[in-house]
Amino acid sequence: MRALSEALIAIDIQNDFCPGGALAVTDGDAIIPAVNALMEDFAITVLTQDWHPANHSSFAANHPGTTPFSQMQMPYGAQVLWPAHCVIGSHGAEFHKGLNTDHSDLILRKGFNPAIDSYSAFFENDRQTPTGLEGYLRTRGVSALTLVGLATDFCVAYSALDAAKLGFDVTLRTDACRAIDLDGSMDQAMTAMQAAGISIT
Ligand code: VGL
Ligand code: ZN
Repeated sequence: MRALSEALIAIDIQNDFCPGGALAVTDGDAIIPAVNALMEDFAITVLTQDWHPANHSSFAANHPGTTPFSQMQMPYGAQVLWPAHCVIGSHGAEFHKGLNTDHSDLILRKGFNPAIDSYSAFFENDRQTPTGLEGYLRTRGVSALTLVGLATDFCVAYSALDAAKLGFDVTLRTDACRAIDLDGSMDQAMTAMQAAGISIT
């Protein structure tokens, strides 16, 4: 068992990011056995859940004339418009049934404000509105984080980069992540994570 200074953060392992889901990541469900095994090894584990109201501003359907995977300028910066996904209360928003959620200490929901997306588990996409996760981890004495989940190049990368910026010692387990890879987003995310001193294994 790992030390109490280490936490596992498993990002968005939900039906909509798995094969058959509204924003399916190729082989997204293939990471589940590895994530379940890691959860047994960590004393502190956090799961996140992408959690959007139906009127969320990141959904292309809420901006007539736009198409999914295009970009739109928001008050807080550029935002990719997505197919509607992880709608609060829907089957797509539930954790994949293969994920053993019994081991998690905290389930953190993010993206519930209709006006702003939240890729990162630490800050909304304005990069300054906190989710509270930093305080939770620090008050429990956590200083090192291992990140896994979906999708490597969006929610996992944003979370890893914010964690590194906040001063956590961050490890990304690529065997327990899968990417969307939209217009080179995976290369960009990997380059940024390497530059931030994140240990990628
Ligand atoms: C995610 C796009 C939109 C993710 C969430 O979990 O990576 N990507 N919402
Ligand atoms: Zn989302």
